[in-house]
Amino acid sequence: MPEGGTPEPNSPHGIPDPKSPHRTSRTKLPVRNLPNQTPKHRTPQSKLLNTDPPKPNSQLGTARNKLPARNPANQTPLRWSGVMAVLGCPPSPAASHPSLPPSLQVMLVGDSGVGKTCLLVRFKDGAFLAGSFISTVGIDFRNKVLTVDGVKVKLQIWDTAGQERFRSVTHAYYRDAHALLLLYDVTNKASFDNIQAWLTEIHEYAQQDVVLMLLGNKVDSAQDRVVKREDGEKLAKEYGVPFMETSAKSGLNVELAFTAIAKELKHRSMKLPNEPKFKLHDYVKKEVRGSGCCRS
Ligand SMILES: Nc1nc2c(ncn2[C@@H]2O[C@H](COP(=O)(O)OP(=O)(O)O)[C@@H](O)[C@H]2O)c(=O)[nH]1
Ligand SMILES: [Mg+2]
Repeated sequence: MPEGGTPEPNSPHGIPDPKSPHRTSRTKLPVRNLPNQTPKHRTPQSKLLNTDPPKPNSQLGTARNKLPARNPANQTPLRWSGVMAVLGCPPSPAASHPSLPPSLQVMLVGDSGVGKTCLLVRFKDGAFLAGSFISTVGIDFRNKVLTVDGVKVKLQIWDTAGQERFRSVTHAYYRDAHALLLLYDVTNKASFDNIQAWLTEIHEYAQQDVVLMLLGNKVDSAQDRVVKREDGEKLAKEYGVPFMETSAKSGLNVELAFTAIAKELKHRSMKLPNEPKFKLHDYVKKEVRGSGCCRS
């Protein structure tokens, strides 16, 4: 993966449990040396959520250079729809509804430098951190509570380091993620070209029914754009994932991306008997159109 972003230095050993009550929302999760650790060795989300874990594809390596060449003809497209196992979660006293988990884990993934940290900071604090002083070490998280259809939904957003040397750390967290926001940078073609490899990795490590959305970030940099919106749309369609373009700098669609994810997770968790099925694709299309976004 290219390393065009902020520095992501090495860190001490030991990963505390991200759900530990002792951790604060800004606590760093230091890197642990996990040469052989795969999601198999962690408490699988499937145990908590009553789903079968996805079967790892032994033919697919974890390193970028082991990923197979793209060949849509013999590849099964990744489909992320379906009923998620959040339905099977134990009731939470902290939640405002008995079937909603206390927090929903949303993970930001994508190449280093695409703007994952900035997107999170924009969403959480409404600010843009220009320059390169933000550093993501392995994995970091922040909490934010959204009100979705009158229900409070607590998102725990994990910000990952896109660099190869932190890969074993991020692999270990995929299994517990309810949703993934996969980012590329519209001004960086390589970050777009790597999306397929990220999808392969997600397919290998994340829950089968994880909610996934593709985001083309930095659309404010119109003069530097090298990836057309249509290309992002086409790729997203190919893999059956919702797509939107965002800007952590201007704030375009940032709230929308997280709200859409929260809505989908909330609807999966606590669908009322006569409530129409929430369709994430339709919602995103409608809202993006409504925002007047991204015609290039
Ligand atoms: N113009 C522009 N720059 C951005 C945007 N998001 C992030 N950046 C810049 O891109 C660089 C990498 O951002 P960062 O969030 O650290 O990327 P990460 O490695 O994916 O976490 C920083 O210099 C940011 O200021 C955006 O939406 N627009
Ligand atoms: Mg970062």
